[in-house]
Amino acid sequence: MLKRLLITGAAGGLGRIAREHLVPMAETLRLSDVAEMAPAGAKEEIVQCDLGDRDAVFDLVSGCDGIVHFGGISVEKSFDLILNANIAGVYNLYEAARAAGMPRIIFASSNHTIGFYRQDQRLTPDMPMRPDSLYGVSKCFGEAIASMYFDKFGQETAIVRIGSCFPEPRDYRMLATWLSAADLVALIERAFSVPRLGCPIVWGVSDNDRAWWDNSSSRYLGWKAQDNAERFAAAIDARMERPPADAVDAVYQGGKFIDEPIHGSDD
Ligand code: NAI
Ligand code: 15L
Repeated sequence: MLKRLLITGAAGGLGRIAREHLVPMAETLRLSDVAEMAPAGAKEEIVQCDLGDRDAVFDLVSGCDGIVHFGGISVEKSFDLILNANIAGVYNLYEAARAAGMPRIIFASSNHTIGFYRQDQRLTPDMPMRPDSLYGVSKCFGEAIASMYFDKFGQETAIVRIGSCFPEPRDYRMLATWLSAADLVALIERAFSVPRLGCPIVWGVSDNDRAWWDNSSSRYLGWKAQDNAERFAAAIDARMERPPADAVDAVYQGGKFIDEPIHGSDD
């Protein structure tokens, strides 16, 4: 059991899942976000701060022996917003972790690091990145920071390239990319329990019939996804038209992020 587990992005979709389900993993959960969060309950601490504020991040990480890093911009936005939260923010977090005795980190990376691969390609984690957006590029940066801090200092990170983690798949593409909350929580638990983690890239995806990603290199974690998006396929068929075969969300793994423009500075 951890003494104090830090969850960044605690006001967001995945942060709220972690807040609810990771309670048994630690004596105390330290919950952080730039946005407001629900007041602290038993065994909880609330710290509101911007990941771009280096001093605040050092204070935030101090005293923590595990970190689940969900905080940051989670879709395509302007470079300035991404720079602060996902680039400066990740650097600040790793420097703060180094100063705090290198607590194990779960880093929420994304399938948008590889979004320009086609859906008929099967990927392993060692294949070159092909980001589809500035957001995807920022996650490539985060993965590179994790890798460098491991090689240079021994800082362990599970780099989780999350597909689409929502209560249900929202479209045809997500029948391949969906990750259930239960599978995500089980993966986090394994990443903190395995005696030696290293710095693996793990595909954050459920055991979907239509999945594109090969997770065999991370079997040593002892994590086996249990859910399968296929049970939602009939509902998706009933709810929407299948996209045309040449639509970006039928061709590319990153789906609609492929067509995202470069956003202006206040967007
Ligand atoms: P979200 O957007 O709901 O939550 C992210 C949280 O980070 C928000 O509460 C936001 O206020 C906070 N944040 C943004 N900028 C910040 C800053 N400068 N300082 C401190 N906090 C800041 O996103 P979600 O869906 O919960 O995703 C969590 C993480 O997982 C993100 O890093 C996202 O990129 C990644 N991810 C999520 C996927 C999904 O399907 N939900 C798929 C792939 C990656
Ligand atoms: C992500 O990286 C995003 O954070 C999430 O909002 C979804 O867009 C997801 O990827 C996806 O590709 O479905």
